[in-house]
Amino acid sequence: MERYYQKEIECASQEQIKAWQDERLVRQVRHVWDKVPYYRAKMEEKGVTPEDIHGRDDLYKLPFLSKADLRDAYPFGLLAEPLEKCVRIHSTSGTTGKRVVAFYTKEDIDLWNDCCARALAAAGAGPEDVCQVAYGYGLFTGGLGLHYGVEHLGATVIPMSTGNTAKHIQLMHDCGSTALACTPSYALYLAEQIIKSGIPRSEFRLRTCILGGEPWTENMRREIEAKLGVDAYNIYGLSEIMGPGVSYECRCKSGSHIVEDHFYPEIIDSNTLEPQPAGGQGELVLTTLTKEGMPLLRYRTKDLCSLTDPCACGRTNVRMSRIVGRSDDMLIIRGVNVFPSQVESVVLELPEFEPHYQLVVDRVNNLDTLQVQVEVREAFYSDEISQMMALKKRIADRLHSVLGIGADIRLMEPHSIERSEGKSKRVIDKRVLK
Ligand code: DLL
Repeated sequence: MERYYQKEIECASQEQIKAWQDERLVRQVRHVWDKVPYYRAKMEEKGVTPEDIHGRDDLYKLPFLSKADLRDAYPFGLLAEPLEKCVRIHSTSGTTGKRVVAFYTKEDIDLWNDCCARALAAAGAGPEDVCQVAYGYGLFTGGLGLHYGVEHLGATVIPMSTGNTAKHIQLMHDCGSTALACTPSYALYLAEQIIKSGIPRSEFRLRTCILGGEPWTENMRREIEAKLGVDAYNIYGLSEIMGPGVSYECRCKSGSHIVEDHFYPEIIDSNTLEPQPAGGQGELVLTTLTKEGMPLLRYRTKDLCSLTDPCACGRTNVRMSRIVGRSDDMLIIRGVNVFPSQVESVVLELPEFEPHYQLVVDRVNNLDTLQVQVEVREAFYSDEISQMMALKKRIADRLHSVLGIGADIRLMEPHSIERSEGKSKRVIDKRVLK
């Protein structure tokens, strides 16, 4: 049976959705023009004013935004409401050392709760469910986003956060969790640990999973479903726009419905920035239609996907395909966004190292691993173990604080990392998503 959280919105007619989008866009553009000098300047540069925007068909006239703008405007430059009207801040990594911050008013949080509740209901969850949230709690949007979505739905949440798999298994077993929200790779890891624990599957009540935060595949879905005995659904989102719940899968499991009454999607060619023909693959660009705290117009997500029309579940909101790649070099390692440029900024900051480094990413037992190989400068290279250990700790600590995840550091002899004639190969990603 298909379940909905806000059926009247999710299954509204296409005309109704368009009418909402047109009206909300006009209001949102005015809001941004009045309150965000940074974006107003961009509009002025393009010679466009709010009077030029009558609806979504005029969207193309507006300038794009990207992570670089968020960095330039850091921290308050894109804030459209006074800070005292905001009730929460989340953050994610930026393209260099600087982080990206997102602001939410009370209304923004309410709308986010609705989005996550819609996603949970589309995955078959309802008030009778006990949902274990195993996304990270804190600055990452996964934990708190799904947490409040579960409460909003009226279901019971177990706020586990990440780590401590034994505790996860124990509570899942003892409290009879029926739903699980986490990254797909953690779901697979957990599945294998449950099998290893020897507790029979019949003693678990888990039946649905809401998985996202990183790319995954149909094969991974099949494996998770078989090993955990569940239905597994995709959920997509990004901190800049809101967090999880920008789009979500329904029972049909064939693409994720975009919450079109709050987010307007476009697909562009990343090079020409022109719109792709209907159904074509390209970069997803999102415009928030109702956000107050940090509204973003034409935000380039750098995520590559395509859009398809409504599906058999009755929802009329457009579906997006799985993310097939990125148009930049962002990596997602254990659910954390990592840019090679962040590693570079640390290496350049420390005088003991040459600016030659390589990231080796792999997936061992369904968990991502990151190794950073970095060359030590001749003058600092030593045979003395204690000296090298101290150096290793120095860069490991600094990297941990910048990236937000630990890395296995390999100190390399001077000149040992292969030099390249053209673009240097900074990343070796051995993960093959089958
Ligand atoms: O990952 C929000 C989220 C949390 C979504 C939990 C779903 C579940 P960020 O840390 O800002 O936010 O990372 C956003 O992660 O631009 C995509 O590249 C990637 N991503 C998120 N969900 C998916 C997904 C959260 N379902 C970036 N499939 C996005 C593929 C995803 N990639």
